[in-house]
Amino acid sequence: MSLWEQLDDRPVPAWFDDAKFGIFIHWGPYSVPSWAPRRESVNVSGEAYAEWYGSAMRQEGSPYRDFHLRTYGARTTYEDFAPRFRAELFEPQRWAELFRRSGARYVVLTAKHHDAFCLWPSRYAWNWNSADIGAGRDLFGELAAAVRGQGLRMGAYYSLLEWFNPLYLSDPEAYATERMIPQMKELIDAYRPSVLFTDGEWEHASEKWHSEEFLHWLFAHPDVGGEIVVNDRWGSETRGRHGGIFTTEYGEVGFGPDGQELHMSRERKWEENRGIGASFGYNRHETLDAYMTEKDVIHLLVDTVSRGGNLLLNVGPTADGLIPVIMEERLAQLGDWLQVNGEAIYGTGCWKARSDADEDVRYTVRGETVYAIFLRWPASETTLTAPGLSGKTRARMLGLDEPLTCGQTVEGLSVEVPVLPPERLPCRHAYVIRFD
Ligand code: FUL
Repeated sequence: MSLWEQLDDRPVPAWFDDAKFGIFIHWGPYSVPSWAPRRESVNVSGEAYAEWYGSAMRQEGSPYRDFHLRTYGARTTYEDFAPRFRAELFEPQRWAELFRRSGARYVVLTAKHHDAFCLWPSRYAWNWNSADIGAGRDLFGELAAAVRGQGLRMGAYYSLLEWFNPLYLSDPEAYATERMIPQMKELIDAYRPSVLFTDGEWEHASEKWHSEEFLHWLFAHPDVGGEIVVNDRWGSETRGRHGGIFTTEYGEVGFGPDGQELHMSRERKWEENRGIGASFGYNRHETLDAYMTEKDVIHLLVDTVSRGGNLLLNVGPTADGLIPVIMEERLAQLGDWLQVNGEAIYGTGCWKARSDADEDVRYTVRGETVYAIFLRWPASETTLTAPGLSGKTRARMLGLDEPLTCGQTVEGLSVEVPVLPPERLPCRHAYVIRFD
């Protein structure tokens, strides 16, 4: 067995599959200009990423560069944004309370993005971290403590590549062994994250990164080895896809070695990650059109979980440390929905039937219980045709007290759903019938 095969065989820690929903946070000096070209559609990846500002502003002809020259002038460098990344209104406790309220079970913060700026006082990033410059605070550590205080798990995003590091650019292998791996070890030992979401190995061959050795160290770590979840962005020869869970980004799927779409794979756990708008880092240039609605986020969570995935939904805080109100509202709305319907989400499995004939139903399962999640209020006489539902005799809608009448007909399982005025509906946008 090759080293990669051994690593790929490690089972995903069970807590992760049960959790289903996490919050991703992209926050750094790029949150100061907080700008990317505007994208009207919510379903695009790349190009509209505000966290790419530091690299894109250097590219001749890029819209980021035009914006930068026009707004800050040629003498302002990306490094000049770091002292202005002050987080003066950052209250980790409030963020953590919001995340708990949203129903998320884990949080992943950019400990370091491609610009190499660290949100913790890394000894490998002197004067290029949030404790030495700007905020003067250990932002990662403060949030980790608050998030754990709310009973959620804390994870770290860590960029392997560094856009501007001369050592990385001239000798990537020396960079990996002398700086990157020691720095990742420093991060793990100091904060014991439950998730390590890495990114960027695509730029060089695997052996240059020494990633197999690092992952062996990590999985054997006495404090985190048992529960840490890593993603699949390791192993450049397959453009990632080695390591742990598969990640899709803005719904863009990767393909496994067998050509199977990864997000459809039942073999391996996967996680969709995307912003509520079209960017991960805060983009103040975005308008309402770029943001998912309440219905969009609820349906995205339901659809993802019904297909065996987790949703890592991103928020981009502002440089002063606030979560934009529209993002806060979406998280609160998801939380309200999960308050009523969480049992159809957390700790469930993916059922054999993906959607019912009318396409507006998704399924999850727990033991003998099947949850049919309707993406709109079901008709008063609803017949479900998914195989395997027959024989289920008790039906109840989550959030309603009265059981529903249901029975087997030649067409399938028929359920009587009451007609209710809007104020008596149990929740909004998706409704769960539980069959026992
Ligand atoms: C990508 C990065 O390049 C984006 O900036 C973002 O961090 C996303 C989650 O991963 O590949």
